[in-house]
Amino acid sequence: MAASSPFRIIHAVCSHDCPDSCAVLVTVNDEGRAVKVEGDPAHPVTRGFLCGKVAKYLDRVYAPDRILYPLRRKPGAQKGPRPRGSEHEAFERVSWDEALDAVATRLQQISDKYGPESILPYSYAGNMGVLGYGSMDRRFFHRLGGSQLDRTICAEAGGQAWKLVYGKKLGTPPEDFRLARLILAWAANIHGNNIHLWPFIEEARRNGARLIVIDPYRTRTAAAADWHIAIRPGTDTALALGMMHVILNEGLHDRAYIAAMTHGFEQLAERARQYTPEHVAHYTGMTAGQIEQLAREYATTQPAVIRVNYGVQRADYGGTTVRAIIMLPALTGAWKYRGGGAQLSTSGAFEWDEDALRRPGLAQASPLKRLARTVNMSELGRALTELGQNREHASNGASHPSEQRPLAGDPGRERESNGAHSDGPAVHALFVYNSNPGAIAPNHNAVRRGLERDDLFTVVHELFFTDTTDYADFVLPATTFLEHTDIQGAYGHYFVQLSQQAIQPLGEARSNVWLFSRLAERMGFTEACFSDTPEQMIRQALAIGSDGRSKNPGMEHITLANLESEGHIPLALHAEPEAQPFQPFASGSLPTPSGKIEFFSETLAAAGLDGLPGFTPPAESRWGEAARIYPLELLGRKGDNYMNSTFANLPGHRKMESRTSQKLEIHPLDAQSRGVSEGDRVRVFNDRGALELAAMLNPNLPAGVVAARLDWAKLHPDGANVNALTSERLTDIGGGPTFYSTLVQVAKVGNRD
Ligand SMILES: Nc1nc2c(c(=O)[nH]1)N[C@H]1C(S)=C(S)[C@@H](COP(=O)(O)OP(=O)(O)OC[C@H]3O[C@@H](n4cnc5c(=O)[nH]c(N)nc54)[C@H](O)[C@@H]3O)O[C@H]1N2
Ligand SMILES: Nc1nc2c(c(=O)[nH]1)N[C@H]1C(S)=C(S)[C@@H](COP(=O)(O)OP(=O)(O)OC[C@H]3O[C@@H](n4cnc5c(=O)[nH]c(N)nc54)[C@H](O)[C@@H]3O)O[C@H]1N2
Ligand code: SF4
Ligand SMILES: [Mo]
Repeated sequence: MAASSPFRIIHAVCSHDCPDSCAVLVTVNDEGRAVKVEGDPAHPVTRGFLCGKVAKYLDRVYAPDRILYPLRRKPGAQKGPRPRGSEHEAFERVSWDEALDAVATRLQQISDKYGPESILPYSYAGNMGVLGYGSMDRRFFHRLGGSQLDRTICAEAGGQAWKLVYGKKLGTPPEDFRLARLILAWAANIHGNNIHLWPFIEEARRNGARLIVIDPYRTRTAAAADWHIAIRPGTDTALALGMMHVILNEGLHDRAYIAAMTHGFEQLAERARQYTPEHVAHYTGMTAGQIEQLAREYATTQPAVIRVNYGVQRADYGGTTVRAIIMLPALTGAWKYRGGGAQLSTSGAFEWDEDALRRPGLAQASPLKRLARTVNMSELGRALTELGQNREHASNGASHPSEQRPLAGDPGRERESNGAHSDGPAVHALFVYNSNPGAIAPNHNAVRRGLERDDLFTVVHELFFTDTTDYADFVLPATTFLEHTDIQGAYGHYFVQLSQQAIQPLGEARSNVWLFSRLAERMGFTEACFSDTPEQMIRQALAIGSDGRSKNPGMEHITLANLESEGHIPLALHAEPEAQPFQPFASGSLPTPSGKIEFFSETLAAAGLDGLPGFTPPAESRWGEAARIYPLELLGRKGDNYMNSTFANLPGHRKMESRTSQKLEIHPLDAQSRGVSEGDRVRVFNDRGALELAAMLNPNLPAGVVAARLDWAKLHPDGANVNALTSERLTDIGGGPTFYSTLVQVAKVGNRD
């Protein structure tokens, strides 16, 4: 653009919770207003385009209903859902000074009275920036002695499963998918959730590759596939073991690779022998012939790559399922071929200096003089309604299979948790940011009962009046990624990026870093790190040395100056950068206990769990007890045009999502047996809650499976969303939520249940 142009173009990064972490070019006019957002054509994965959600991002930034000033609940105003547009009536505007003073005073009182662990932060990846996700906030809560939050809501079951098998979350680079000859999208809605992988898949297909999608739901990805396998939910472990059975039976495994790179082959082979195609067919709904065909095609085509995403691990035995699936490329040696292997996440490659960022040592200066207890965010309902009532009850509420406790003490780099059970005082203060638990947390009715408590002090840092702000005592205005500076990695590619501030914050909106820095000052925390600027914190995250270079592994070539000039820089994933393509797990030793890929896990065995993958049907599935009363398996799915609950308030996004919004997708046979026709109002219910939706007949679903989309509860006429039906039961590994192991019954409204 010419120097005289009134427009500036700024390099920012989309900070939403998406594997693609797109490079975004923001055009700003001479009045400081952003007038355009577009994908950076220079970024090798963004490749010049944005998804439909963020292409309309200015609708969000400049939305008329954005919260622009700090707000305090009016005396006497009840906590609870307010109709859209009338939320303001419950609040009064206050200055930041008043808000910060009042919040600090109240937190201090609560800490003095009940102990600091009665204060619970609640945040997730509404902001994926390195600073925005977890930096000043963590310093603040460590110093305060607030409970630690085990951030399990999304990826912990699969993430820990991956680490158990491979030691580190690395995977096939997205750019190399173009070289694959066979692509398995296994519980991966690439079109909806990971669109920047799609062009590489299209390129591979132009060169003759086949795409096979394994997903009970016919997503756009599945509809575009060469073969869509509409597997029954929660049965993938059986399928993976059945494939192993065929591969081993027919001698299609790679003996040399197995000998060099893996641990526990004999035990796994023994286990797989039990999983005959006929046995597996019974559970998955596939035919034995299809299982054989899939196994043969997978083992005899190279390079073969599996894009396994997180959908499959949001089930009772989701950790085991991920382990079983990701063992397949180790059995066939697919990692040896460039473009082969598997990808769950690439996040393990980004080794930020998290101690410098988050300062866990500050906990020694808290009243506790130690790290605080950990509360699992996937059990928020229980944390708010049961903790502190009765020690037994609090940690024992679930029956099955969370009894087989998530592995204790695998902190990894992405967790600060010590894996301990929650115990100790009741929660008296909840501090929410980067998350909308009133919509996204499982067992919505329990969460709501907790949030309604009069004796709970709730602060929410947000951009909009959400399902959570309706329960807040204070609502504080937050910024979008256009309005603050950050750096970012990704979980679907290998580039470090700088996100520059493009515009001034709107109104009195302030970033997460600013908020916790100011609040620390009000609390009287005098440690110098509380006044660090974002730029200083970026240097700390990068561990910039005296020579101006990062000291983090893989980032040694990165300086702030080259990040500023280039926007994105690839990690150096090899000792000799650019000498060779990055092929994780092709050779060498791994950071697992055995130094190898672990088919058998001594770690799991030592924890009293099965060291090998084995199939158990989910408690809430057609084989479970409860199926006699609630026979339908519910997929409470993400919207293609929302980001979890984000964007659902914007009219343009709602319109794009309207085809499936507030619908219950149901197989025609299941509809017929209930006297339900297209468009009928139906009641979807179980012991935990109920929801009214409009029936939408979908012959592509497996019979016995229904589907509905995640939305804001307050945008439903009955004030609930799909999470009114989901449970707080946890996954076998990692303590994650089990959204996709949910049984319901459906009845036509007007008919008796
Ligand atoms: N448009 C859009 N993009 C998003 C998000 C969003 O909400 N909307 N969310 C973001 C987030 S937070 C994440 S974690 C990622 C997640 O990305 P994904 O992991 O792809 O997320 P899901 O849509 O939960 O699950 C993927 C697929 O798994 C299928 N599935 C469910 N149960 C089973 C099962 O038992 N077996 C098999 N084989 N498949 C199953 C679902 O039908 C779904 O189509 O996407 C991110 N991107
Ligand atoms: N039924 C069902 N439930 C699910 C899922 C599902 O598939 N089905 N998916 C689950 C998964 S995978 C995930 S990851 C979770 C996601 O759950 P959340 O992490 O809660 O994600 P969002 O719904 O996107 O809400 C993020 C909120 O953060 C706010 N925000 C954005 N940027 C900032 C910022 O810089 N500062 C502050 N203070 N706030 C900000 C946004 O406005 C938004 O309201 O939901 C889970 N819940
Ligand atoms: S949500 Fe994902 S695909 Fe869309 S712009 Fe952001 S990173 Fe890119
Ligand atoms: Mo997620």
